[in-house]
Amino acid sequence: MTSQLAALNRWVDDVARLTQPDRIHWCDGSDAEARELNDLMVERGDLIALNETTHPNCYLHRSNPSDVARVEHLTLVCTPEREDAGPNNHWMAPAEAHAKIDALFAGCMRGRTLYVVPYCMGPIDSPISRCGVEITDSPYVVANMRIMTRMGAAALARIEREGTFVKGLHSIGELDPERRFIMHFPQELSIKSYGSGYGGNALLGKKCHALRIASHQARSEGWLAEHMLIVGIENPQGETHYVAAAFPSACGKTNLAMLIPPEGHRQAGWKVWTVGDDICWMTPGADGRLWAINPEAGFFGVAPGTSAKTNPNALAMLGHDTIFTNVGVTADNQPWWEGLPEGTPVKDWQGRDFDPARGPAAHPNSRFTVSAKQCPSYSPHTEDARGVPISAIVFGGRRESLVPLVFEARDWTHGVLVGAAMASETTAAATGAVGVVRRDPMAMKPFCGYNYGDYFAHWLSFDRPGAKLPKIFHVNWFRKGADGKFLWPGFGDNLRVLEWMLQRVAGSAGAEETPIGNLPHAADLDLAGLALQPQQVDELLRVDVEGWQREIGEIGAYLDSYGARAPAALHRERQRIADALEGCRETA
Ligand code: SAT
Ligand code: MN
Repeated sequence: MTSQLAALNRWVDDVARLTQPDRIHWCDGSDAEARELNDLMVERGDLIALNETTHPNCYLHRSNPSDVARVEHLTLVCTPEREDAGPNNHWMAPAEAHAKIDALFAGCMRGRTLYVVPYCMGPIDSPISRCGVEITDSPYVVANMRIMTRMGAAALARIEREGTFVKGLHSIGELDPERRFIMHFPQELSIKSYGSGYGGNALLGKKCHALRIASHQARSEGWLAEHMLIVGIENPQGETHYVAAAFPSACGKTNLAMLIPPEGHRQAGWKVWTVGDDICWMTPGADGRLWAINPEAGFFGVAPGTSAKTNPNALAMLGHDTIFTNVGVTADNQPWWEGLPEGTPVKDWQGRDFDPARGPAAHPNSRFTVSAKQCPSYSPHTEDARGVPISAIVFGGRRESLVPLVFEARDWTHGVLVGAAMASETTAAATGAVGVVRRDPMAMKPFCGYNYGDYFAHWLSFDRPGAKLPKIFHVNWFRKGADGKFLWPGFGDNLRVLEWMLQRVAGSAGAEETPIGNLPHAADLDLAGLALQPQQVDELLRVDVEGWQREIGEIGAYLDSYGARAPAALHRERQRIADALEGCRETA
């Protein structure tokens, strides 16, 4: 036995001694194994089979109602020094954290099966990919990990070859919010999660490994682990350019990753190729460009709002072999959520008779888990070992006011500031108030595994001789007019904005230079076929100088909250914008 497998076996033995399972099952990822697990879960009531005719091989899982979203206040980064986790993370000293959570794990798997889940984040043969092993007592987690990662024998073989893997220990415990922690030990490449069965808390390959632990590794190894979708845009000449875009959870990453071009664009030959919808690992190639892989193999997407109108590709892939979590069901046992134009829910997400007075049928953070290969726009380059080259990076938030539809950063440093200054209204993806504006740099606030000040410096470090970095943009699809309605149609029409970006990358589109960045003139955007009034377009592309002066002041205070760790280059860049805004006001 190799030393790696010996180390893995020792760890499994140690965990079994602590947690006292009745049985241990090593997952091989086979179809037979998946069928057996499904049967077991159906028997136990963990899964409910959905309509076999309309939704073959689809299942519904109902979470404990107190366990339906990420819990940021119980999510800890346990570095030896508190400062290394930074003010952006909840922190506990490693020894104390281990003691606290191991006390919860003690004996917690009695009467249960311990599953050993080897997985690979990224194409199985890619040098950018990284492996991990999750130990869990939840067959629902195993079933989800099988869809979301390359799970099983091939991953185990790579671990045996390779040397390192991330250790993730998970138990649903008692699903008691008072006995719940999601802890990260970046120095030990390990994760311990107790008391939740929900996606981001329990599928440890996803946010815990591919973002929090990976961002930490990426910093020391010179790459980037980001909360970004990856989409390929093919123009009528047949050239495909790849865009990586960061938006906070539940702000439309899945929709953008799978968008259907507007009718006119479709006829002209535009196509969209989906590489990923949530996580992007980027590394500089020998050619100086950033090359990206999607470490995941599936989508864990928000169901409500997904329809043939908003995201036909997503709807098409959800017709078979999908796990639905916390959606409603119709009388004929089809999954149902708010935003679907057809069907009537009879049961809500908790399995109660649906009563609109008690709220929506589907939980606002209800989800589907589905293999990426089921997406009609699945990119044939998703499995490329070297990844895909990134031409543009897009940051975006959900902002009702102030922030224009799109602007381009002047250069990399400005772009990093734009990312660092991102803010967005909160959503149902995490517990807590919804709709409150908070700073969420690069959409990584809940996921950056180390001090944001150091993270900003790491981003800046990519600007070095020979680098051919992507252009950076900021978008806001969520601007509202005085009437409270969205100004921009969004969804497929967002391609019009991506088209301008790619023309900027090619040097073929115009822009107006403003203190906050370069904005398209109305004429630079292809708005043909849209029922937009000229005033709406003006409003979408307007720079409100006084509003931005306030914003840039707040950004200064925000950078100050990282003290000496906030890079001086970002302070200088911010000052430059503040001065330019002041100049604008004086000349106005
Ligand atoms: O629940 S997850 O963390 O997996 C999804 C998300 O919030 O982005
Ligand atoms: Mn996400």
